[in-house]
Amino acid sequence: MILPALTEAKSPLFRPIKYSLFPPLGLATLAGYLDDEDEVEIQDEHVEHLDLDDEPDLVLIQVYITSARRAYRLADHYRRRGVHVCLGGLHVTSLPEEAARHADTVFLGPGEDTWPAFLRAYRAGRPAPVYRSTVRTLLDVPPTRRDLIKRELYLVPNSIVVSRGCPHVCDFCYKEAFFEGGKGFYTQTVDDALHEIDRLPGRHLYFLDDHLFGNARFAAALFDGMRGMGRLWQAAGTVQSVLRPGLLERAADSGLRSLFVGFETLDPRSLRAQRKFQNLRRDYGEVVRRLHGLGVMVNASFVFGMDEDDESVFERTVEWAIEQGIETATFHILTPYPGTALYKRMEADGRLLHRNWDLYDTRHAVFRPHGMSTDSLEAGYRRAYRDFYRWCAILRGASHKSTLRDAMRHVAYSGGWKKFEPCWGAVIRARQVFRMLPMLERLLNGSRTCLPRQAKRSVLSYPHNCGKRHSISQHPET
Ligand code: B12
Ligand code: SF4
Repeated sequence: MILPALTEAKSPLFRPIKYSLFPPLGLATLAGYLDDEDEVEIQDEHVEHLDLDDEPDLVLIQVYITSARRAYRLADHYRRRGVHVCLGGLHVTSLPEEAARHADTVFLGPGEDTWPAFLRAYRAGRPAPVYRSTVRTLLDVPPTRRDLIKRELYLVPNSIVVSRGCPHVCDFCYKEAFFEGGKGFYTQTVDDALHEIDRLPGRHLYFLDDHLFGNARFAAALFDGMRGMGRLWQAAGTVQSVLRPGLLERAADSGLRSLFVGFETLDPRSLRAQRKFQNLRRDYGEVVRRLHGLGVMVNASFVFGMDEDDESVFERTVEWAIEQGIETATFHILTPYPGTALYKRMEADGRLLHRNWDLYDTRHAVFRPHGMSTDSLEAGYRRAYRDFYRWCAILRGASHKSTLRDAMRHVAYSGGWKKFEPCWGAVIRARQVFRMLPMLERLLNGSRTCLPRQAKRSVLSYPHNCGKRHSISQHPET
């Protein structure tokens, strides 16, 4: 099972830390469907050299848009050796005909229904060329094969997803295209999610769910169940969910310490045009204040290049983010992924500049913008990163914190990600990245205690910091 990397992630000179953050969770999920006697290995090109001289019966490759070219080269290599090649993932779902030229079997959509169906057919000698997912459920999925993950190669080995998709329909998002033909948002049962969390060693978790708060009832029960587990966690949620009374407090109580929030734009016209209705008429400042009030750091996501943007958008957005005391920001150039409503619109209007998928990486302008040139868009995007992560901007952002400790946490966290990239590179090359996790945990925790304020009754028993296992109902109140 292979997760190919885009070129940048393999550079021997400069390796952004983001490529050593998360293990290939999708592949480890699919490996759970194999039989005990099947031999399997997961290779993640972001963190290791691929062994291409092996002779497997079956090769499975996960294809993202930016790694599609590499994925196809690998697929061709194995097919020349007579190996049955399966391609799946987001890009294959968007463009199955393109992928099919390099595969024996392609898979559209999530793999929980199609992959086991393929395995049965393959073992019977009758694999089909195309499998399209229609049954969407996370009930009775086998445990993720975390034993196949080389934990020491990642800063955040404990990534986890307990839901799939999202209840919203933003035009630029991959979600509607990927989940076409079935449910677009569904969750595990709360008990299954808690069991999966329980299996993860250590304290830190990163939920990769598109919108962990998307089903308020599920999220509330999950957070209540996690209270008392002594976890520190990070996740993604919407502006709307942060403002919903009660839910965020429960999340913070159960260990939430940093949230990725899709603000995307400060312009309501753009929100409407992109059908990001859930952000309309929301007080963005209040979102940040609520998070900070609960000790939760903010990773704010912004998109540049929408039709309403002109060249002033970069400075306005960066200035707003700094003034709010936002700790980290992720900027993107609007990117029309094939299959999305945005792509169809751009294609119909003849605005796509090319179909070189390598450059569909949210760092390049791949379409003709309205309010500026493509060069200005790319330059403004780079300037936004530079301006937001200047030391003086970091210190100004930190000065909005109410306590010295929070200000110091801001400086250390924000500076740690962006100001020390060369150090991260050295740590990654020395294969010591996992040693940095305790530092990340300390930063995330800041001035807050990671122990629960109140014990909850539960039938499950959870690992405590000290390594012993305690039932939650026996947990001391702190
Ligand atoms: C974690 C993550 C990353 C991590 C690591 C990825 C990893 N280790 O898998 C990092 C930080 C490296 C990353 C980087 C980037 N990412 Co990213 N990332 C994600 C994120 C948040 C979660 C992925 C995940 O683990 N999902 C959970 C698992 C369980 O699901 P899954 O991986 O999709 O696998 C399932 C199915 O896809 C399917 N499946 C997958 N492969 C196969 C193969 C076969 C044969 C079969 C049968 C089934 C199958 O079965 C699995 C089980 O259902 C997604 C958002 C999302 N929700 O997917 C974005 C996302 C995948 N990233 C995206 C992008 C654009 C990028 C970047 C270009 C961003 C950038 N500007 O740098 C880079 C480059 C990625 C690359 N290497 O080419 C886009 C992809 C768009 C696209 N059409 O491909 C997404 C969807 C975000 C978004 N909303 O736009 N990313
Ligand atoms: S809220 Fe986020 S995950 Fe959901 S559809 Fe919009 S962009 Fe995609």
